[in-house]
Amino acid sequence: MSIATMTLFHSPASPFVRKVLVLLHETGQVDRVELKTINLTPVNPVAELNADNPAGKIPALRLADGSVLFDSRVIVEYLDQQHVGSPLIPREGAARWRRLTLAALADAIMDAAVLTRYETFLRPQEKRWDEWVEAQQGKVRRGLENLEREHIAELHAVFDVAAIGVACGLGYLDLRMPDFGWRERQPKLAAWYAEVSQRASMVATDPARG
Ligand code: 99T
Repeated sequence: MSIATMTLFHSPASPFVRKVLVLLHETGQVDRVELKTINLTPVNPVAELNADNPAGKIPALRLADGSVLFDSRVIVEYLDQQHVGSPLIPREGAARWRRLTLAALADAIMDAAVLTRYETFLRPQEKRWDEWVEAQQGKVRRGLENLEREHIAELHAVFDVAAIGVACGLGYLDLRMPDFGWRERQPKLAAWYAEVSQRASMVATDPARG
């Protein structure tokens, strides 16, 4: 019998959804959530989702009382307060702001990669704006350079909200921008990613598995 009391609006390709799923796996809560798969793009919205999240974005999490949480940052923080193990977001002190800022960098990489995807895949060919795509990819490139230069030791230290975000962002680059070539430019990040990709939580949520 299912013990799910929450519903996660979900798509296997979304790195933001994957962050939530990885956290659920890492904290032993995966059975508490039922997945509702949503196929959407900005120009192909889903009415049921819009009713719950006016931004029309996933992830959104419907709780047992019917209320809905979004976006991924809020959902991850909520779920991290629902288990008894070590928190994956430090509750206070300098570590909290440091790890949340690193997680925000991961989100920024994902945002720019998703916007690149929409511009290059969704927008009609004749309306595409190469300079804008290049600018979004510049954000991804600078983010990865910064991770390689300054944050490798922090990533190795603990698989928490920050590391989960970076791992899901890199997974998304491999899915949607396979020719981006980040591994040659960021070999330390690539080695770290190869290691964390073997975690059960990452394997179970790998979008390449469908
Ligand atoms: O923008 C839209 O209307 C629909 N897009 C989304 O719902 C994307 C799916 S990734 N989600 C977000 O952008 C969420 C961002 C938010 N700040 C959060 O939750 O953290 C789909 C990528 C793909 O299909 O390639």
